[in-house]
Amino acid sequence: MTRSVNVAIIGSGVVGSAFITQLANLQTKNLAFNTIYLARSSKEALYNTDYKPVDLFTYKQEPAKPVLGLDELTTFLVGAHRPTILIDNTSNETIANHYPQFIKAGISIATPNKKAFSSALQTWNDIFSAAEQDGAGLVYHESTVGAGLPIIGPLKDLVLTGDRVETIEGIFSGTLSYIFNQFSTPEASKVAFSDIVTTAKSLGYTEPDPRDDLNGLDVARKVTILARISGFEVESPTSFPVESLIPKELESVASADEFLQKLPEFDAQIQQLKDDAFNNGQVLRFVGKVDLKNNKVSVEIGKYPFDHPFASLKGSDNVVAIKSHRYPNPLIIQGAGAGAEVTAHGVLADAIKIAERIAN
Ligand SMILES: NC(=O)c1ccc[n+]([C@@H]2O[C@H](COP(=O)([O-])OP(=O)(O)OC[C@H]3O[C@@H](n4cnc5c(N)ncnc54)[C@H](OP(=O)(O)O)[C@@H]3O)[C@@H](O)[C@H]2O)c1
Ligand SMILES: *[C@@H]1O[C@H](CO)[C@@H](O)[C@H](O)[C@H]1NC(C)=O
Ligand SMILES: CC(=O)N[C@H]1CO[C@H](CO)[C@@H](O)[C@@H]1O
Repeated sequence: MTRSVNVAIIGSGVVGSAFITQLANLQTKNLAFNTIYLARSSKEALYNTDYKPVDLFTYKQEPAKPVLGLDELTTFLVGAHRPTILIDNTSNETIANHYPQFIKAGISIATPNKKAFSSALQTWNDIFSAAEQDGAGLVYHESTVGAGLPIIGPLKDLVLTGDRVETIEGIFSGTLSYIFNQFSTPEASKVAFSDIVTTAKSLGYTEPDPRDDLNGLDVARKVTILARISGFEVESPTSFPVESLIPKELESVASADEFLQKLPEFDAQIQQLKDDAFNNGQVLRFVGKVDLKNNKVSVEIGKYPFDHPFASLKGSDNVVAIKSHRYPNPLIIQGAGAGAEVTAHGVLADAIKIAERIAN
């Protein structure tokens, strides 16, 4: 017998449109997904007041209506009287702050949006206490750390079954993985930090302003999520030391272009750090760390021996090493940690897990 769920999708950007394509081509035997709402952008949405599903093959061309406000959207979704999954593909904080209301209304959430889980601790607590109530929606957010890599699911399983996590250490930014993998290698190289940042930008690996990667905040958000899952109640992603790779003097220059133009003036310092590490048989990597024994969280440049798994990382891959009571030799998860396809598959896999639990 086929069971079904309703789906509402907010956003059709890079991840959103990859998600829609994957969902449109999904071949599940006993589960049907009816997309009853699709916000194509922050302005326009596709939906029918009689809940007739949106066609995921033609959504780009269909005439749209203005988007529903978040309260109107909740009323619309609840009015269908079916189990519903909301897919939030945006990085919008207002939508994230609305998660507790969606969940209380019985709407489940699958999302790659980090904001809800890595902002104030209060928001995290509001979400997960709402999710514990009778009739509440479920929350899955595997793609908020390491894109589609299985990190959050396995970590939650360890905690749930009574393992004690001791340390989590990893490379959580695809952009900074690429930059350090190119810059600091077990083979001698003279390549300048600023040249690699410029190349990364021209390849589209960075945010439009590379400082949004170099400030470490994205990594801090991911580390906040992993710490909280492990039972360490981090107050916010700015409540612990985060090393910024932006020289102080360049924090406030007006444009990304001016920043890149002046960055070479600051190459010497990080080059020295790299050379010192190299002479000790080490490479530099930009890492996030959670130390549950000493209640410490940090984001910083770390040094790793040439034969350490972090030293042989490829391309823009992410890696995480989880050391626990049961895994004294750390559990290591590694692979592509950015990109539309892998992120969208993480979100779709979450949506399927939710559907398996709530569809009727
Ligand atoms: N593309 C990926 O590989 C990937 C992987 C894992 C998770 N995600 C998450 O999936 C959601 C959608 O991603 P997308 O790649 O499809 O996004 P998108 O809108 O196509 O934009 C690409 C990038 O723009 C950034 N961005 C969007 N709004 C921004 C704002 N108001 N201020 C500053 N930066 C902004 C996002 O950075 P931020 O990532 O810093 O938000 C994202 O990396 C986001 O929540 C994103 O964080 C994306
Ligand atoms: C975020 O979403 C809300 C609700 O849809 C919208 O009103 C707001 O303009 C969005 N903010 C940004 C920065 O896109
Ligand atoms: C973040 C992303 O994938 N991009 C789209 C998500 O949805 C918003 C509107 O809700 C679009 O404006 C983004 O382009």
